[in-house]
Amino acid sequence: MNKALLIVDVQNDFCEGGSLEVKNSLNIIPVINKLIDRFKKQSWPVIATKDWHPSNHRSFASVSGGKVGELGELNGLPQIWWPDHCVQGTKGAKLHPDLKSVDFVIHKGSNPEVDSYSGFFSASGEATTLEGLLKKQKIDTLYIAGLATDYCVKFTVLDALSLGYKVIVIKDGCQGVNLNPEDSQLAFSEMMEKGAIILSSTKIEI
Ligand code: VGL
Ligand code: ZN
Repeated sequence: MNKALLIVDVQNDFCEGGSLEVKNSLNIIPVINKLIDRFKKQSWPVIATKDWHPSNHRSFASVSGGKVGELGELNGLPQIWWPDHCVQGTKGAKLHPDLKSVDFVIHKGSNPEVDSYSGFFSASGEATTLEGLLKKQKIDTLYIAGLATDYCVKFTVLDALSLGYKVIVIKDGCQGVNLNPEDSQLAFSEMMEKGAIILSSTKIEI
């Protein structure tokens, strides 16, 4: 089995103090750093995704004229309006400085007209470079952690499962936005129902 660690969107804007801060997000960084060390020791690849929006991205309430946190529609698909976040080249789009270094970075969300929660495909089905990278590295098992449980982690995990990867989600390595208080719990249940294994980092034997 060839394993990779996939760290989803641990960027300044999603961390405490950022424009779309996820509560308690900083707690996951030491958990993920320990995993990074363990993967590097085994020479298994460590991959990070970055939400990477142009400043005129249509998921931004400021661009589309919606209200932050409310549900609207973008190109016929349901869309939550977000505060401006992870704008290409800004400090908010950088990986959090406390996160240890990664081997590969995958960008997503660069098309201003389409949102992309998943690290694999945008909402309209355009592929990122992630699947090609995993194929090249002959990866079949993904350990996934990051932000946010109820959006980018969930959609990345569901796409990974439908592409046939074995997926282990590191529960204490994820935090959710929780627009509704139970959203993260529902996301973990949905990922599990679709075949993901949800584990605490202390239970991972590598
Ligand atoms: C995300 C909302 C908007 C995420 C990205 O990384 O979970 N959430 N863009
Ligand atoms: Zn985004």
